Amino acid sequence: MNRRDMLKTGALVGGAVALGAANSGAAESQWSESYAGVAQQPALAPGLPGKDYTPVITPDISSLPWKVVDGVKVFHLVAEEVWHDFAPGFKGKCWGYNGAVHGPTIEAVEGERIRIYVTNKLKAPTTVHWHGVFLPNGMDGVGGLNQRAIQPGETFKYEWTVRQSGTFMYHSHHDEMTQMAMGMMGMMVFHPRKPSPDYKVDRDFAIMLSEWRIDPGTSTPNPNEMNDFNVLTMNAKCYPGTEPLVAKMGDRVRLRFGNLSAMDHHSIHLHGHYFKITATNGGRIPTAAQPPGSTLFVPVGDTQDVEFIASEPGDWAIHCHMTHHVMNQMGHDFPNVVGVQKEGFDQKVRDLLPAYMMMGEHGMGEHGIHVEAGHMEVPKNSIPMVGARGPFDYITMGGMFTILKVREQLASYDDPGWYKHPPGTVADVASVDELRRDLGKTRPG
Ligand SMILES: [Cu+2]
Repeated sequence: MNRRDMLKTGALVGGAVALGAANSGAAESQWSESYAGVAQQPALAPGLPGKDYTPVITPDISSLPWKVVDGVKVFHLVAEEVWHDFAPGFKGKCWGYNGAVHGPTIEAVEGERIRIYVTNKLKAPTTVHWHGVFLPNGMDGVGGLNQRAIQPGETFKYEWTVRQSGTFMYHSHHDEMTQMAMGMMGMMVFHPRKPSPDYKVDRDFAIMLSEWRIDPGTSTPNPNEMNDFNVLTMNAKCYPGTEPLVAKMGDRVRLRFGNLSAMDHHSIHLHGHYFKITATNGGRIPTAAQPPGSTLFVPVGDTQDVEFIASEPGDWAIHCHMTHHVMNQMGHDFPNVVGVQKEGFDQKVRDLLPAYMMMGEHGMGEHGIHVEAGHMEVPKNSIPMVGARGPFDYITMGGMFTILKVREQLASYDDPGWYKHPPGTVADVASVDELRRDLGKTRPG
């Protein structure tokens, strides 16, 4: 079924009404509630999943567990060194939280009181800043300014009443350049206490965008890098390590992106669909002002939410459109050899420089294929610069790339495998008859 058929059957129309027109004044009233000093009011009862909110999905990362103690929702973050899998065959010696990189997503509900213990198991002091969050100044986590740093072995306590809803982040705010480059960040989602009708979605995904410098053959991220990042990640995974996003036809889908890359903004493009930009780190955008798009600009230090109806079946790419951000461990200091024959040259250089990987005569797409075929080796603890084997051919993208899988029928939201295309809907080699009929050619090519 294509988009036009769906319009005819009303499947998309129903969804579009929910997405576009159903917004009452509820979102606006949340704004005034948020700004009207809820801090002065007594906290509300802790919100419960399934009753007060639908939990978000953070692909490749989980949500932080909590328990309620005397009406307060209590969380515990543990800052520690973590061996992290960026993709099969490629590990990093990173810093994260609770055994994960990035840290687990913290979910809470507007109006409730939360208490977050932070235990520092690193060898370095640290703090945690709650990014975009309204809270008492002494809970803001800027080392030296709002608190003293948490020393190794200490546990600090942060506590406040949640006064807003939306997509937020947390990250170290002590020696930021080092600690964020090592992975110390996570997503935070505060659900509205009284959601507007258009807030509810079927699939609610949170994705942190970040970047790293890990030279081929090494495993510790290099915090000194300022320009040439070579590992670009969604939830700390680079393709083909990223878990796909799965949706059923007609599902309302929200994607919440946060960007805590050191130096780069990202331009996230969704194939096959358009979305509406529904929120920034400053809260929900009133419905009438939500711009449509298919590419989302996510600046460093911001969050952006988009929402759309999964209306087109298939396997659709979602990726940063900056072409160097969909490469893995690429070095940028080798010569341009597109169109140059260079037989034997690679091996000669690699005898001297074992970590050397060179661009191919026909570009970079050859790289993954040569590695796959065993014609070429990548250095220890590294992966091909591009992609993985797809259903038709080699996918020549890596890094900040994942796949939205939309299906008409789904038994569960587990990865359904590759899309089975209806006959006649895949681009393929043109027949001689077609060439003759349409292009007046008697031979292919
Ligand atoms: Cu990018």
